[in-house]
Amino acid sequence: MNIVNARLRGREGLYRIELAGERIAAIAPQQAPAEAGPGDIDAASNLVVPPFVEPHIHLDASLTAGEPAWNMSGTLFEGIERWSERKALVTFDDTKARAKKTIDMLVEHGIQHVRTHVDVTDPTLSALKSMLEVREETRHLIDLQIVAFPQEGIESFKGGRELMAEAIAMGADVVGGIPHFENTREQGVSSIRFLMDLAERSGCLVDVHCDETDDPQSRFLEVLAEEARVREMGERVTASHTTAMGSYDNAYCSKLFRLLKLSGINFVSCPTESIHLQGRFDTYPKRRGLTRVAELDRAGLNVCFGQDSIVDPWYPLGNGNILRILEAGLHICHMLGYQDLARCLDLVTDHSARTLNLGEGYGLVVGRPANLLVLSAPDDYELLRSQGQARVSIRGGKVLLRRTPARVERY
Ligand code: 17E
Ligand code: FE2
Repeated sequence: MNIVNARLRGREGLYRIELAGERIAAIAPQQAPAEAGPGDIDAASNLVVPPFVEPHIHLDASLTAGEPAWNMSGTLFEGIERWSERKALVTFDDTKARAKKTIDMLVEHGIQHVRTHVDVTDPTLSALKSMLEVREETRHLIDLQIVAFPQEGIESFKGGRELMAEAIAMGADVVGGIPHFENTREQGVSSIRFLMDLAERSGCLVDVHCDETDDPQSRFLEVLAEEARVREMGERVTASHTTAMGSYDNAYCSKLFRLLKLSGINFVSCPTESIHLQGRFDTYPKRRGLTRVAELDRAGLNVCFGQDSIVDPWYPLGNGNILRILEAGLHICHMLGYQDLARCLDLVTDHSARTLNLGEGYGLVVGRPANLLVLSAPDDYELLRSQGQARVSIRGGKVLLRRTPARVERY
């Protein structure tokens, strides 16, 4: 199969992309617009990009909002409490059905790589067992990374350390953490040492829910970054949320950023989630409750956007569309300048792929997997402005979906 009349990000002109089996076989400039041959796809001068990436979601909790009760305060902490009630009702089958339904939503929006945090603070580990099967059963749709995520703490939850180790032994890909939720600062610090040891021993990646609070005293990011720096693991480590950084003063941040750069760790911001959950203890002025996305990006650090939730105790909306998150995030983070608009898809493609350590499994490069999207606009800026979409999603050289644009009749 070939894709003709494709635009590529950061390059002039039109391109022809040849797929052979499950790989990209050639990418060649066209001298002029071309006719699509039988079985070919005409990109019609629109962008062709590698698939969108969802770097941070909780598939085990998705589609549970209101069960058994709604989060009325809109805080992270009530979310954790409501989830704890729902968690008591979790079954293997229930998790699988909701996760698969949510994965379908992601796939419909062009996502083919997903990192999901699975709550392992449950002695039965039912959700994890279920998600390990989902990872295999959905390989034709997505590549799924599973984070062993200790929602109620590694040190503060009974048997937390053992559950984390067991989850990794069972086949989770990534070691998680939640230091700001541990009962004491010391426990937060020791939880990070524990999880970094576990990752180093097992060879797993790391993705920590880190400082997801407006409390400027929550400073576990420096501990995580330093552990990553000393162990030379930065590229394999991600700090998710880091919303407290939005409340750190500039004097502390100027010191912190030096360490962050030395560590080389990755960052995920979930802008719709954080604008909803944070700022809840403020009246006015009211904080946005997001990490310093633009500043991290300007400093050359790797930062990307994730959805976090779809209809769960923390966030009642969501439909799988990562471009909605991108649009919200760029607004909230003061990133609607031309330079940011012109390359905004980095935040949901290449930067996220780097966070997930996808390496040569990702990208429009000859020899790599034939996974790609044909979008509805010719460049990043116009895709965002027009609230564009993935028109075609191809995985392993086969068409996964085609979307027909809505037709408007005017009289
Ligand atoms: N759990 C958590 O600690 N934080 C979140 N944002 C979600 C789950 C969705
Ligand atoms: Fe999260």
